[in-house]
Amino acid sequence: MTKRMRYRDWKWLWWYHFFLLLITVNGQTRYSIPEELKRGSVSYTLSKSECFTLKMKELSGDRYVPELVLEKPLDREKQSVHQLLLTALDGGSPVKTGTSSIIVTVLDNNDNVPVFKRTLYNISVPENSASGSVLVRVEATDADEGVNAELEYRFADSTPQALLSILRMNSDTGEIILLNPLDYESSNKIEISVTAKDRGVPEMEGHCRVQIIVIDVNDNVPEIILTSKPSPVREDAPKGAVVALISARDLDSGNNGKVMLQLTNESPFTLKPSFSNNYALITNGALDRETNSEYNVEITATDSGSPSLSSKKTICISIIDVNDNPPFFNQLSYNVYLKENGVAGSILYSVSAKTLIGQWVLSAEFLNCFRVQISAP
Ligand SMILES: [Ca+2]
Ligand SMILES: [Ca+2]
Ligand SMILES: [Ca+2]
Ligand SMILES: [Ca+2]
Repeated sequence: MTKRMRYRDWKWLWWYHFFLLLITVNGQTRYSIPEELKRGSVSYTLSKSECFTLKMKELSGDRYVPELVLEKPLDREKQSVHQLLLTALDGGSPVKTGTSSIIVTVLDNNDNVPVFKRTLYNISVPENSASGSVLVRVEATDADEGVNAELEYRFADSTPQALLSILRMNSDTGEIILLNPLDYESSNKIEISVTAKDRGVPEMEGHCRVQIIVIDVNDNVPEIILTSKPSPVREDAPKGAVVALISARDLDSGNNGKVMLQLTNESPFTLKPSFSNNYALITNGALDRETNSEYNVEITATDSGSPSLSSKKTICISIIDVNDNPPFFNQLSYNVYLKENGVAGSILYSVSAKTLIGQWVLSAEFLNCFRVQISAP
């Protein structure tokens, strides 16, 4: 066999090997080298391989062919190409050899599940995040190749419709996009399952979970609630008398929901804090109905958010009159000069007394010789 002939034969054999590689018989992939040989004329050795061995197959007429036999399953993901060297040795002296390189390319099978980089994605997002913003990007890899590793991301089939109206998945990139505003006050945590599915046959899928913690933003104005209607107050009410019960409410959390009430203007009233966000509006100074018969008390509620929000409420308080002003005469004393022998019943002198609000108040004291006649002013 000339060197040229050997080369041609080996070249042909290489292609033959290539096409026969995936023929599986009894669980073994066999690879036949078709040149029929007389026993002892040529022997073969194969370079060391974990997966392949060489066996001589007996044909009829004392003829043999070398077979490349697969000894253990191939795994493309561990080794996609096996480079073997087949050596043929003749029986001469000295021994002559010829070699052929056998390259075995392992075709992919969809035997790998997509695997997410993290099984749980934990993210925090402020509730005022803009619609259209990307909240998180989940990412999975698939050890296969081609369509067996092409991934499509989806929310799990069991995802509630309410969540699907808030979040959208970009099936190609794995980006989770905010569709509609979040609301911390309605839901401060969102949990959603995500699937990555390859396009192999049969398809395989991997899973992960995404937990979105919604961060509170100060988006609720504090409210002032009258727990009890303000009752009219006597003008002689002592300091500390309760006029109304007031509470404050803010739907936000933490400092965003921490409310402080205070009176905006000077008045003879003050707010006394009681238990959590409850206040009593009490008197804090002397009242005088004759000076002020009604007070419009403005209360401001301010939360501790940043920036803080506030609201106002005006409460009208009526002052009840108390008889705290004695009537007074125009003069402290009156000197009346009378002639003796006056006619009984004749008017001698007119005096008047009135209160601070101008009401006439008359009283009479009878003496031996005089009486007071009351007449309209
Ligand atoms: Ca594979
Ligand atoms: Ca796969
Ligand atoms: Ca909020
Ligand atoms: Ca608030």
